[in-house]
Amino acid sequence: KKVNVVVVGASGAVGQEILNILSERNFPIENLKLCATSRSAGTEIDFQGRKYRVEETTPDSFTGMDIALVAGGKASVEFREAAFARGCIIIDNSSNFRMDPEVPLVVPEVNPEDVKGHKGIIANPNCSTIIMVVALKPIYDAAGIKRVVVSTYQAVSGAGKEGIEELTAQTKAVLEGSEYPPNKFAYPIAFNLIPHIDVFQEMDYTKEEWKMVKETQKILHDSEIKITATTVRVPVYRSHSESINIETKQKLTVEKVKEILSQAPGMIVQDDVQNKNYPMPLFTSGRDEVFVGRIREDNTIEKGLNLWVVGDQIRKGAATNAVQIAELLLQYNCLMEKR
Ligand code: 11C
Repeated sequence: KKVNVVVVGASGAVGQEILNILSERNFPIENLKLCATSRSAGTEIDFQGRKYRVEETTPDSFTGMDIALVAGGKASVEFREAAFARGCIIIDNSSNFRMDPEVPLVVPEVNPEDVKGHKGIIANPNCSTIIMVVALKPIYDAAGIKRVVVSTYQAVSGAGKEGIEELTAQTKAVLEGSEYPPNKFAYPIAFNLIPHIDVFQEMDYTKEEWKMVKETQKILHDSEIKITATTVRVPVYRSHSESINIETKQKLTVEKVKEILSQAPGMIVQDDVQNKNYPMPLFTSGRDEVFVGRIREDNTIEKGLNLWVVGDQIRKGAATNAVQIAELLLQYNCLMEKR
C-alpha cells in the first residue's frame, strides 16, 4: 500500500533528513508534498531525482494526505485541527503535544504499541530522550530501573542549521584572532561548552533537562522512575553523547548488560577498551543505531551501572524515529479515513 505524505518544515535540518530517510528506507509514497513557513516557500528540493517546490503550509496542504511529518516549530499547533478534519495523521517532532495524555509519545524500539491509541497525532520525543530510552529499555525489562543520573554532551546541530554555522564561523574567527559574537547560543560555543540548553524552569533545571525526565517516564509508562539530568552543549557538529548512571532493581553483571544490549533493537555495543574501542560522535553521525560503550559496574552502590551512549540526534533522535513511526502506522493499519 502506498500513501500520500506531506513533510512540513521540509527545508530545515530535520526536514531534509526526513526526506533522506524516506528515500533510504523506500517508504511507500504515492504523492509527496513539501511545505514550510512563508520564509522558505518557493525553494526547490530534490527528492529521488524529482524537483519539488516547497509550498507555504496552509490547511489545504493536508487535503488528500495520509501522513504529515512535521519537523518542528508551531505548525502542529496551527494545523492540528485542519489535518484531523481531513483525516491526515500528524507525526510531530516538536515538543508541543508530547506531554498531552491523549497523544502517544513513541520510540519504536521501546513502546511501538502506543501508536495504536492515536487520536490523529503522535509525538516524536526530544532527541536526547530518544537516544537514552533506546539504551534504558532493555535494562529496564531485564532488571527494573530505580534511578537514572544522566549528563549530556549535545551537538550544535541540535539547535538547527544556525547552530552549525555559528560553530564554524566562531571557530574560524577565534583561529584568525577576530571576534564572532554569540547569537544562537548564550555564550561562545567555539572552544567552550555551555551547561544550558533551552530555557530555565522549575528548580533551575532547563526545559531540555525536564524533557529528559518527563518524556522518559511517559515512554516507559513508569512515573516512579527517578531521573535527574544535566544537559550541556558542546562544540561538536553532530551526534549527542550521554553519560548515564543507572540504579537497577535487580543486580546485573557487566557481562549480562553487554549481552542484553547487543541483542537489543537499534543498538550497537562498541565496548573493547583494550583496543580503545568506544562510541564517539564523530563516528556515529549518519547512522541510525544508538551506540553504547564504556559499560561498567558502578561500584559505589549495590546495583549500579555506567554507560556511555552516543547517537545521531538528527537521524535516530528525530527524522529516523519519525519515519519509523510512519512505518508502524502502516504495519498496524491505523491510518485515518481521508475526508
Ligand atoms: C537540542 N534537544 O539539542 C534539542 C533539540 O524538543 O525536539 C530538540 C528539541 C526538541 O537543542
